[in-house]
Amino acid sequence: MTSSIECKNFLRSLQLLNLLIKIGVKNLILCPGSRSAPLAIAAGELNKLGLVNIFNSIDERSAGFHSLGISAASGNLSLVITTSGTAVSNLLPAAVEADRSCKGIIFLTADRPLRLKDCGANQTVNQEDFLSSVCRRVLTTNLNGLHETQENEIFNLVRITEKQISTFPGPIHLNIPIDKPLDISFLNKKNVLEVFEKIYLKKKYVFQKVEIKSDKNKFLEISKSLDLYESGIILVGPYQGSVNDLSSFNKSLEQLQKITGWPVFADPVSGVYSDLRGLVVNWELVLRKNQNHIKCKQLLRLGPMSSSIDLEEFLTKFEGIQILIKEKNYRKLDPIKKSLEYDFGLSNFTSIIFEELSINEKNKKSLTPLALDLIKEGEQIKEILKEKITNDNQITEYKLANLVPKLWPAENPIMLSASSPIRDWLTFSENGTLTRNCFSFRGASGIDGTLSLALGISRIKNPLLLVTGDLAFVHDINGWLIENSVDMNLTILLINNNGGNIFNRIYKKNLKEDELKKLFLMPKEINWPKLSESYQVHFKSVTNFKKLREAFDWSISIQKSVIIKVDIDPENEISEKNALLEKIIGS
Ligand SMILES: Cc1ncc(C[n+]2csc(CCOP(=O)(O)OP(=O)(O)O)c2C)c(N)n1
Repeated sequence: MTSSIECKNFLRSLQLLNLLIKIGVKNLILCPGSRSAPLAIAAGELNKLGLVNIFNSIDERSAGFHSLGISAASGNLSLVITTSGTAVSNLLPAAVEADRSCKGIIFLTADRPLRLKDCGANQTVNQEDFLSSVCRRVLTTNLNGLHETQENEIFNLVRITEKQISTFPGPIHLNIPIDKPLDISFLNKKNVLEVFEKIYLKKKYVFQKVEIKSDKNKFLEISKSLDLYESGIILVGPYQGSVNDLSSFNKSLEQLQKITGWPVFADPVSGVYSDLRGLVVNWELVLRKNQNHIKCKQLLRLGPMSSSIDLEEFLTKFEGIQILIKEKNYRKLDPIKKSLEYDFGLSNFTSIIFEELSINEKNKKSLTPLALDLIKEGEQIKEILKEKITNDNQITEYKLANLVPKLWPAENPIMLSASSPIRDWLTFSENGTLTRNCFSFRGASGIDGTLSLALGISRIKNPLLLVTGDLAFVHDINGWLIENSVDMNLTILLINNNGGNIFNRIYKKNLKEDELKKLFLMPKEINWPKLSESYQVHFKSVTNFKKLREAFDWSISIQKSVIIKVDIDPENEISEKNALLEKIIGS
């Protein structure tokens, strides 16, 4: 009864999705198409059974980023289903970011069967190659069609996927050739569902737990150069692990700080908890001011390097030992090329320290003299910033970086887009992001998925504040085409500086204004209220910080997507900021 191609396509789709749900998929983004029909119909049935959430997106590029946002915020695998052809190529930008930021995401793409490949058949391309340069795995079901794929082959694909995700998370591409008929009659669907529910739904599948073996020899080699009784600094870059491991990461960091007394420089998206002892506020400015006077023997670097020229300079000139610890990321992560890299994560590193170096984890060491000096320097800069940046000031970008973390409730999450926001926040946010989850997609630093990513995060963690430049926002305006995105509890702080202001900072000196605009800034004449209206999104424009605070209260209260626009005068921004920095560095 279930042996026809029609029924087999549907049954195998149910089995595949069911197994993916069993390994952790909770949310699925469905893109439109016919070749993927059996997968879509199966997803619909599993959704009715309450096993998975489905959101649709007509734009595959947005779907990829949306799914990535969900993965990052939930720590769970997420899934995108697309049809064949260019639909698959639109997944590449999100796959690139998922690869670099080590987030688990599965792309299920429907394809034509082998007999229709390479012969000019409609919408038939070499899509199995499209994502191969960035996906951890590219797998396929039977090339003749899903109906010819056996149950154990499906289990095997999912087992490989699970193993990959638990060892080195990232994007996985499952390409699924499907033969016609793609639709299924009501009666056949009912029959197949009965079989599926009776035999497969409750079936126990055992996925072997993968144990990641750390390399003790590597640890011993690295730890030879480490002297925990001497002075050092802990630098925490953007966090790349799973949000689900964040508390154990912080616990280990706390233990390390406790037994060393070292100061800590934390990136705005480091995931470090704000109550950690030893945190240095304004550390980038402290570095800028004291670059050549900070002396210690060793640096413990966690994760990738923060995007800071001052930090890069400091690390390049640093003459002592640098140890770099990575979270489930096995590639090289040190552009300075001066560190010893340890692949097995901070929790593992810390527990081996206690085992191997006979250090008593209960011994608390006072803050080192270097830590006390750096903390004091940071506090002095804080005083200057407090004096200069007040709620009465005209809005500028660096002031936003300083005041927004104080105006947006301390426990509410924030996402920072690539370009100026993340850089300004690194310099001026005074660890204000550390009281909450803060996201930024620094893996490939694209501006192409900003809105879709934020919408994905806000499905899981909200009310979310997205801080974005005008180009990054409008680049991904198709995010609004994702199902019920307008109803997400997302506040967008739109920093309108008329184009890519970051280039103003770099190329203004040597180009005429019109050249600068045409070649770099690329300002857009957008009617923002009308744009918001056409997507039925609430909109407000504010001109001072008092109004901004009120606008935040308003947007949190309505619990829907809201755009709050602030206009920035780039000229004023540069001159004010330079004057402030001169005061800080010269003080
Ligand atoms: C997909 C992609 N294309 C181009 C770039 C290069 N880029 C970096 S920043 C930037 C400008 C962003 O402008 P906006 O979002 O308005 O932020 P602002 O620079 O004004 O802070 C561009 C185009 C990129 N990072 N990603």
